[in-house]
Amino acid sequence: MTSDLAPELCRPERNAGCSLDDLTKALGDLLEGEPSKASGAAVAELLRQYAACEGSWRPYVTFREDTYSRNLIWRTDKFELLLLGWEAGQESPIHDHAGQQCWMAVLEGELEEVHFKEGDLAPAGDGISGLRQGRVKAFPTGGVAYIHDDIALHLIRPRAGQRAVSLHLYSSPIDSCRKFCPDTGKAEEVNVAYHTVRGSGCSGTDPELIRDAWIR
Ligand code: CSS
Ligand code: FE2
Repeated sequence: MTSDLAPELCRPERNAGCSLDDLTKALGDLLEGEPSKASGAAVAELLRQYAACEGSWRPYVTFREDTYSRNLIWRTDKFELLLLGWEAGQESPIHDHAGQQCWMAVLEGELEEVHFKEGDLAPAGDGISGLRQGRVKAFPTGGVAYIHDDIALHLIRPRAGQRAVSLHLYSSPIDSCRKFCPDTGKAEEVNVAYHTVRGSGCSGTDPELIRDAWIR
């Protein structure tokens, strides 16, 4: 598919020797086969190994005042690799993952994950009706989390007062998901967007154009 997008927003050639590119190649080998050879443990191990390396991700992460940032690293029809930059005090909404698998590796700082279940079992007075809060778990630098809609909804936030950076792998890519009002539990379908693509700003660019430019 051709596109009128600026070249820097389109999928680049893979560059052997760069460890982020090595990671996308290894993930592609696992996730793009028919049928997929991916075992969750193998994917998590790749992410764990990458998180233990030096920070080849640093040129691609951004931080924003208005929200955590979503920075696209690689995308195919089978998976999507994103760097998220979390300023102190930011948090994701409570959300689902559109039926897809989500792995999250912490590259810097510490992230906290709070599970929620849909339902009306909230004890009175906890401020969350329609959603039941589950466990809270901290993931230190190098930790890898996994979530799927069959497990729980969740929210993610950095440790109080600190910045954090995480690497997210979605299989398949997620273009919209449901976010949940913490007070009422009401769900709303929202489109997700990127703030940068391989380090180039793209806020305001139609995500559909970027997706098309990455289809090969
Ligand atoms: N799913 C959220 C991040 S928390 S896993 C997102 O992609 O923006
Ligand atoms: Fe998530």
